[in-house]
Amino acid sequence: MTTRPILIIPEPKLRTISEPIAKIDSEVRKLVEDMFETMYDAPGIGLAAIQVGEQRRVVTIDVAREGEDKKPVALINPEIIAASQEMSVYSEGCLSIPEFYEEVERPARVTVRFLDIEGQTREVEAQGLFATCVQHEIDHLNGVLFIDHISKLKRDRVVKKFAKQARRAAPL
Ligand code: GNR
Ligand code: NI
Repeated sequence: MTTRPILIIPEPKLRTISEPIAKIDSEVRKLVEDMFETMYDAPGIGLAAIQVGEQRRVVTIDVAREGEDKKPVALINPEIIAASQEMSVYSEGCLSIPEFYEEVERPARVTVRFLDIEGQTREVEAQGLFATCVQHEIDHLNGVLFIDHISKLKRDRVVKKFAKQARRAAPL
């Protein structure tokens, strides 16, 4: 297994729409493996393929707490097919926006349809941190970041900070 570098804003790829997976072949299975490795190494509770530069609708999640057994879930072509009216607020972070956290309001429960690694269609009802995480990851597949759900003032401030960091790292 191999970790892959995680893209950081303002990388333009993070704003693109990822392509559905037509066939789960060895390349897709290797991508999923590398994504789990990268996610656990970071560490993070979720990862979208675009965060490692692959424009494909693939997500890995593990919301097990420290000390608990691992609960790895890979979702291919995930779709939200229902969402609760009840909302919940979580302090979110993103591996592509390191060390920035802000509260985001999202539906408290969602029903997600996806293909598992075997290519079987599955549906799960997500709640709690898993519901928040799966919505955060599906946003990534559509070029949406959690900072798009916070105030413009806070978003502009964090975008500016990372733009400046990128300029310092690679001037012109
Ligand atoms: O590791 C992560 N933690 C997290 C916390 C609250 C809400 C969402 C997340 S996902 C994030 C990893 C990441 O950037 N996934 O795209
Ligand atoms: Ni993220």
